[in-house]
Amino acid sequence: MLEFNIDGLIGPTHHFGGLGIGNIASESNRSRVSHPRLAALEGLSKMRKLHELGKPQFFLPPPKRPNGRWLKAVGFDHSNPDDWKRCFEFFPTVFSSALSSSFMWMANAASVSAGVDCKDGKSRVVVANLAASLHRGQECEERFMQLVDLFHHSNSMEIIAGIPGLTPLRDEGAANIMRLWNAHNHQGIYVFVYGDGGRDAIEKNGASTPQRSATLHPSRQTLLASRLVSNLLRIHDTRIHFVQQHSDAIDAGVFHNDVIATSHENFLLVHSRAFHNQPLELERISDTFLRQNGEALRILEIEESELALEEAVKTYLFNSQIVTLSDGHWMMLCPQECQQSEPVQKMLRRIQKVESRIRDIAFVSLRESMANGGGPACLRLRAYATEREIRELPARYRIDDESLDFLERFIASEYPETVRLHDFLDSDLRAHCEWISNSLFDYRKSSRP
Ligand code: SUG
Repeated sequence: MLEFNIDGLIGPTHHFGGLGIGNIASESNRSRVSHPRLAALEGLSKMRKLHELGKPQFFLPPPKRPNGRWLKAVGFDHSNPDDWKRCFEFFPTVFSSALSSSFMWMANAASVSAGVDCKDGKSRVVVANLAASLHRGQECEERFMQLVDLFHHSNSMEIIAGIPGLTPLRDEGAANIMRLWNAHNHQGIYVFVYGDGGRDAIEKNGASTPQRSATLHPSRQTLLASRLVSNLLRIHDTRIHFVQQHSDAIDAGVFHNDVIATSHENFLLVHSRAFHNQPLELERISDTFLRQNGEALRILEIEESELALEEAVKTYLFNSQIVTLSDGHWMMLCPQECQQSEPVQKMLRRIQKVESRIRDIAFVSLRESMANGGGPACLRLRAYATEREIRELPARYRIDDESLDFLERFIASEYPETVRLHDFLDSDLRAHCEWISNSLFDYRKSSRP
């Protein structure tokens, strides 16, 4: 079984709306000039890197923005310029949401299981409802349709529409799940991380110290949602853990778990202030891993004294993407921001010393995505399948020399170079962005099966 990645192509309306809840980068860059062309090329260049490393890499094209259907549902006629003006003046967050390119962060698109860990041997994708944010809820229907199309020939993968988008069921997908697996027998365990435990947390954590329930920012994932998603994924109960985020972490800008912890195969890299009751939780996770997967879990916990939570959030070290190369060694793809931080550089040396499989470290420039709170790992959804199953996925979604060549040229010639939110009051710009989405959709449809 192989791991493969699906990234979201960044859209032409990428801008800084300041809409990310508890997301410090997004909040602090609100209204800054954005660079959609650079953003899309940066994202594509990460996909090129993975392709050149020999990793199977897929992409999903940008859903249509502006989203006229969504705008209509909230009371504005997308074909009427006066409605756009009124919306911008009185409901700027609605205006921004209808144009949002936040679908780029595929780690939030869905939760994924691997058949080997499941009750009926079938792999599943449960699309996330993203119900916590005004601008992100619209993604779930769009991504569902695209994922169904990507896997429509597959007998081994089932796509599930997800749980209802209600406040008690807020779900943000794989960014809050770590699958830890044994590279030899491929079996894995799943750590589901939630912020808001509701009543379920009181039951589960009854015996342990309660943590303060109020956080500065509303948390994005509920325990109930994680439990229902794990049930839909049909993972064996013995392979599941639910862990609560530390309230200090949420307050410091850890709006998803992948901002403060990451994992690859049997290696878990985690900041010491990631989870509530962390020592106990790590012990439980290690026990389960050993029992279920037949080998020891390797944990590297980074202390606050080595790397402050704030610095971890600023640099997104934990959002690095770790991949296994063809010779069995690993590469860690870190955001470029890590290169400029001395404590992070020191940590990277330590990480390589402890985990010698990480032979290579590469820095990728994702300036535009990072300024909205999304690093390398946020841009991809991990999935698992056999080599043959991956080969049989539709070629039109595959990153290869041909698609890279087309996409790079198309983006360079058609995407706007810079935009500010109010620029979208111009109907010509809106029409052009819509044309770009349609063209990318048609390219897929007409070019290859
Ligand atoms: O949901 N930012 C995204 C970033 C998501 C990062 N994903 C992971 N950590 N996996 C979010 O907060 C900002 C959009 C804006 O402000 O225009 C935004 O949605």
